[in-house]
Amino acid sequence: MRIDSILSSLEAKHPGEAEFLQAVKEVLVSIEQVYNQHPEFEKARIIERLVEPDRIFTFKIPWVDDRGEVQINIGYRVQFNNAIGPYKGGLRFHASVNLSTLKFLGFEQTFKNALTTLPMGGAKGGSDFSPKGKSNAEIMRFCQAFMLELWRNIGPDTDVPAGDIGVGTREIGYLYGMYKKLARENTGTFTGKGLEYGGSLIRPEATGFGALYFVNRMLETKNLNIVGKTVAISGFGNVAWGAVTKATQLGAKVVTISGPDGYIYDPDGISGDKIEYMLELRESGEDIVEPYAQKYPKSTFYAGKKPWEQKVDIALPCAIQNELNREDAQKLFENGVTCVAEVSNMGCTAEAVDFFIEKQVLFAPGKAVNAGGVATSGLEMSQNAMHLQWSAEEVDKRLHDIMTNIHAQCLQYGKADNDYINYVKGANVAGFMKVAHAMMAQGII
Ligand code: 2IT
Repeated sequence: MRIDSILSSLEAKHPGEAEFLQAVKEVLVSIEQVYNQHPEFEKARIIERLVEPDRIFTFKIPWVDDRGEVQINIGYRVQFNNAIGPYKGGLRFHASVNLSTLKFLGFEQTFKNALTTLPMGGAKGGSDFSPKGKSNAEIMRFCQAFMLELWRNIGPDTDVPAGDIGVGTREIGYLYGMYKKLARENTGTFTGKGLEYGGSLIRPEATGFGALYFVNRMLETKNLNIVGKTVAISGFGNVAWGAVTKATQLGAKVVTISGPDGYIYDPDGISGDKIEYMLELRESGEDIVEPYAQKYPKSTFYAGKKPWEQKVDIALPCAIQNELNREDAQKLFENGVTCVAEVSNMGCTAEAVDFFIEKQVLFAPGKAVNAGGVATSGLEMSQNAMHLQWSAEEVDKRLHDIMTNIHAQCLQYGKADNDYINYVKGANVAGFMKVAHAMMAQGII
C-alpha cells in the first residue's frame, strides 16, 4: 500500500479536509501491514473504494427565527459505507460542522459499527446550525426544515440517523415527528427516540456506560481496579453525563467537567445531585459550565482552560474532536496518568495519540471506547423491528457484552510482542477486516 500517494490523491481531490485526512491516515497506518498480506484487497482497490463515501447529500435549510427573520443553514448526510448493514450514524448540529468533519465522522463510524458486531454500515450528517441560545420553537422549526429535505433518503433498512453533539432526545423527537408525517410509516427510522415512542432504555446513558465498561477491561489488563481512581472528564453533555454517572457508580471519583468557557475542578467529586445538575446546565442552552462553581463553592472554575492540566489517574475526553493535543498529553503523562480513553470521536490529535503510544500509556481510540452508543442504537433497531421493548437490565447486559467483545477484538489485532496493547491498531484492523471481507464478498459495487 502506498499510504502517501493515497493521501495525496485524496488531498488533491478534496482540498482542505484536514479532519477527514487525519482520520484516514490513522486507519491506513494501522492496517498497512495486514493489508499488504492480502493482495486480493489491493486488486479490488478496497482502500480507494473505502475512502470515498458512497454518496453525500447537501441541502439548504431555510427557516424563520423568533424575530421573523429568515435564517439559512446547510444540511448534510454522508452515507459512507453500507457493506455490513444499513447506513447508521448520528446527526451533529454545531457551528463548526462542515463536510470534512462529517466525512471523518462517517469514515470512523464505518469501522466503529463493524466493531459492535451488529449489522450496521457507517454514516454521519448534520448542520452548521448552532442550538446555542435558540428557543424551543426555533429548534423545532429548524428540525422540521432539516427533515423536509432529508426524509426521502433515509428509512429503517436504508439509513438510520441518531443524535450527536447538539442533537438529543428533544431534537430527535422533532426530527422523527416530521419524518413520520412525510414518510407515513412508523418503523423507527431514528434511534435515540423517547421511551414512549420506540426508544430504548439505556440509550441515553449508553455511550458513557459503554466507555466505562471498556475502561474497566483496559485496567484489568494491568491488574488495576477503577475503585478510588480520580478521573478527568471534558464536556458536560449527554456523553459526559453518562460517563460521570457510571464512573461514580463503579467507585471512581470524577473531579472535572468542562464547557467552551473553561473547566470545573471539584475536589470532592462530581456525584449525586451534582450529576443531576449537569442536566440542568445543559438544558439552560447557554453552553457554559461556570455556574457549577457558584452552586458548589468548594469547586473552582478555570476560565478558558482544559482539564488535562490536573493530576488524575484516568482522562476521558468526552467533548469534541482534537480536544486533547500533544502538550496536554505530555502534562497528563508527567502527572502520572494511568489510562486515557477517547470517548469523543477522535478526541486526541494525531500527535497526542503518537505520544501516548510512544510512552506506552494505556490508551484507546474513540471508535472502540464510545461504540456503546451506536451499539445500543443497534439494539433499539432490533427492538423496533420486533415491536417490543427490552428491560434496562437486558439492554445493559447486551451493551456490557458488546464492549467486552470489542475489547477482545482490540487485543486480538493490537497486542504487540512486548505485550503493549496498541488499541488504535487493534480497533482499526478489526474493523477494517470485517468491512473489507464484506466488500469483497459483494463484488464491485
Ligand atoms: O458517534 C456516534 O457513534 C454517535 N453519535 C451515535 C450514532 C448512533 O447512530 O447512535
